[in-house]
Amino acid sequence: TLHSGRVHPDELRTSFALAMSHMYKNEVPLYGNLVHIVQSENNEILMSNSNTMPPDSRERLTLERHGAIRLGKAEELYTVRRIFALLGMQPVGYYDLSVAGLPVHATCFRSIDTKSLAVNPFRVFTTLLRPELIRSPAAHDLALQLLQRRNIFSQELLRMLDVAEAVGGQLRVEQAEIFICEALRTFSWAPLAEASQTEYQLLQAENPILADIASFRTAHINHLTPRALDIDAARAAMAAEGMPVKDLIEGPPRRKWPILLRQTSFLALEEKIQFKSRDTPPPFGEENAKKNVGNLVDGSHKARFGEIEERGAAVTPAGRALYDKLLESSMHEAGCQRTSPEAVDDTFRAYPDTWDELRKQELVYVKYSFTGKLPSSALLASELGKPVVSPSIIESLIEDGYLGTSPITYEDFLPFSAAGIFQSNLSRNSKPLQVGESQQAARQADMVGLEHALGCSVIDPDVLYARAQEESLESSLLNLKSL
Ligand code: OOG
Ligand code: NI
Repeated sequence: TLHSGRVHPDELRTSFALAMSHMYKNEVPLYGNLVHIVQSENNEILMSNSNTMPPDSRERLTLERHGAIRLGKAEELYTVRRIFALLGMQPVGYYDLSVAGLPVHATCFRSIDTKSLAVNPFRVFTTLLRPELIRSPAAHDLALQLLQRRNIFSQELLRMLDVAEAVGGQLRVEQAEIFICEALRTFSWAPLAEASQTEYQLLQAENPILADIASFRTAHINHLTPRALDIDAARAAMAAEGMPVKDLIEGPPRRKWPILLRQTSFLALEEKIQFKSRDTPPPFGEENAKKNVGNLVDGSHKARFGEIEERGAAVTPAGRALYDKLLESSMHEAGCQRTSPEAVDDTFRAYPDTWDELRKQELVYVKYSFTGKLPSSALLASELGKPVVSPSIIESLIEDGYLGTSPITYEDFLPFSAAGIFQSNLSRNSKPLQVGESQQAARQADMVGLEHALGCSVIDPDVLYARAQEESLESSLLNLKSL
């Protein structure tokens, strides 16, 4: 990769994710404990069935799968998009978090091609504040004032972006090091609020997310998320170690054929911070007024946590519609905003759980492979000779053992789960998610606004999965025909 002296985006992404992991473990030591727990749980699973994974993916197993950041203004998202582009990550999907009563929307920055995803699937759930959804005019104005004053990017970082873009997006090794170091500053934590305590409280009363987004000088990482091979076991291990774990696992219930994404976390920590002391009027005189500016007030902030995830198959729009329908009905069943695991299990019995059913009902995207079985010359001459191979022929090629099929991993997020992750990490007084709100809030989505801030459109994840499926089919058929 260092061939031309330039660092490939996939490699830069891996370095970045490692550096971020290192930084976050320093900032939030409990996150380091989480990684250890998940690592040893994963190792145990690997030892008990040693065939489940090729050795090279074992090494990558414990690398972070995602992180999350929360941005305050459009220009910040614009520059963050440029940063992630150098890491080979594009904005994929639109997430409307107003369904959870949060004044934010989001996208996921990630690799979009199969090869890059295989090298390193690290992605960043990136939230942007929507000031128009802030109800209190005072909180609205204050948030905008605080955000307007801040600049979360160093001059050196902006310079590196220009340099890289001028040469088509790849930095030289020594530039890459500077770039990562400067980019990390943007996402680092400083326990010093830009807001005063009163200002912070005003924002928090509107929504704790707002206080987290607007009170600080950086866009600190909110959490990182390693992969758990068995998320139920990992969660149990976390609890056994005395971690304050979230009460449930978001997403679909445990299945023989996992779909989409399951995730859970340890709860956000109460961290000591200091506030600026603008509020307190100086006792007397100009001199004291100046001194007072330097005074800091002790306080605390609760936002950062550690999460774990387990990914299953990417589902087609039909598969997603069924997932959404069952999720919604399990919520109704439970008669309240949050659903008991039992209610979810019950409702989800209606979701097919054999590979054959999932595939034949076209609920999941399929990765095709050539099994190596040699086709007869008759087959080659007749069906495979045609320019378009029909679905029924493909089916028979599968049944006769020429084509293999397997799931395509889901690389994205789930808005309801994300909302659940947000909610469990907000303070007591935050408004819980109500079922009926989802419909009402659907009208509040503003994808155009997000794209405007990004300076480009978001990529439809379904297009990517369909393309991966199509490409795997084409190359398998090509293999088959060229024998
Ligand atoms: C992002 C929550 C979304 C996930 O895993 O669904 C997320 C946040 O709390 O800022 O990371
Ligand atoms: Ni997350």
